Amino acid sequence: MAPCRRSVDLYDRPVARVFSGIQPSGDMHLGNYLGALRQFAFDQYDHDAVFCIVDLHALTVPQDPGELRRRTLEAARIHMAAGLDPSVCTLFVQSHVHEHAELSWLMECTASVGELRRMTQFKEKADKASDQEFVAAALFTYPALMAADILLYEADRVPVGADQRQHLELARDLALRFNHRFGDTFVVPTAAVPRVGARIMDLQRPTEKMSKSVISPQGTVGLLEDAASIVRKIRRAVTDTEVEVRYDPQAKPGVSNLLTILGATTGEDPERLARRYHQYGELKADCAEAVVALLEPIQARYAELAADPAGTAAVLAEGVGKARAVAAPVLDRARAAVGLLPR
Ligand code: ATP
Ligand code: LTN
Repeated sequence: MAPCRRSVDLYDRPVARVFSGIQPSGDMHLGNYLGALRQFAFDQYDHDAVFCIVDLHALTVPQDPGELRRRTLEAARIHMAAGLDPSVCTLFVQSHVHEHAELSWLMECTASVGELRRMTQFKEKADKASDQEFVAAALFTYPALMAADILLYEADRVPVGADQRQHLELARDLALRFNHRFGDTFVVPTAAVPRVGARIMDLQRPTEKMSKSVISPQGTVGLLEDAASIVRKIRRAVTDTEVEVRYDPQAKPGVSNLLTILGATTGEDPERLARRYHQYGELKADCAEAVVALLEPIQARYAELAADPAGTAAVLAEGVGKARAVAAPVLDRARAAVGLLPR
């Protein structure tokens, strides 16, 4: 089977590929932007860049069908509003490329129950569910689908927030195990986690990460939220009863989170930033101002894109074709390697 073709640079060197995915499981928030999306926009210019709205992953927890459709389109527009240029990168919806579900099965056959059981995201979500609550089997096998997403595109680099590090390690282990058993088939990927902003915490419960699917309206800053509401939430963010501004995520999670948000937004080091502040109020005011300024252009671009639904549909339709051109030969190679007959 011929290896997949990659773009080459002016010197005929192959260009590294970047791949990442975001679930349309709720309203996109500041953590998604600072931890993941912002890196996507940087990476697209010097990589073969492929980004995916992972709707199949969102189905691991109950979704209203109409809402899922709306959010999938919204997520695509947010990717573009955050700077992704579909003429430079590939943007598509996971379920449009059936190769993901197929390779996911081969990954489920490569992963062990023990290693899936050790995934903290599964443990946390399953533990949180009450005895009567439905926990889908797919919540357990979810990292196998994620590994399939990555391996199908022969990604070298996978930009993600800190919460996905463990899943990335598993994807690496599965690639290595498969290659060892069946011969070189997959590229072994590496996680790219930002130094500042990889784990933005909930403003009301600063020991928990800001999350789409956890209901915490006062603790979450939506990417499309209006300025007044963002300012109000940051002003009311939970801190502590001391007065000292210090970066210490263990002892002072609320204040440290505000320093992280301000640092990630302005490109400064949170510890160094702390020395500049003597009152929580000042820190909150500057943090709110910086976040509003960061989101303003994204929101303006989003409004333009939302006014042209056919434009979004066209981008996603083009994305499927570009994605399948890479994914289909890789899946064929994996199928052949394990001994499935050609079709
Ligand atoms: P859910 O609550 O449904 O799991 P989520 O908010 O965790 O959703 P995902 O779609 O799972 O969002 O993640 C998309 C990307 O955003 C991933 O790379 C993830 O690591 C990153 N991310 C998610 N939450 C945060 C956060 N609080 N801080 C930094 N990065 C984050
Ligand atoms: N599991 C990830 C979303 C995700 C992803 C991927 C990220 C699915 N497939 C492939 C990077 C690469 C999450 O919950 N944030």
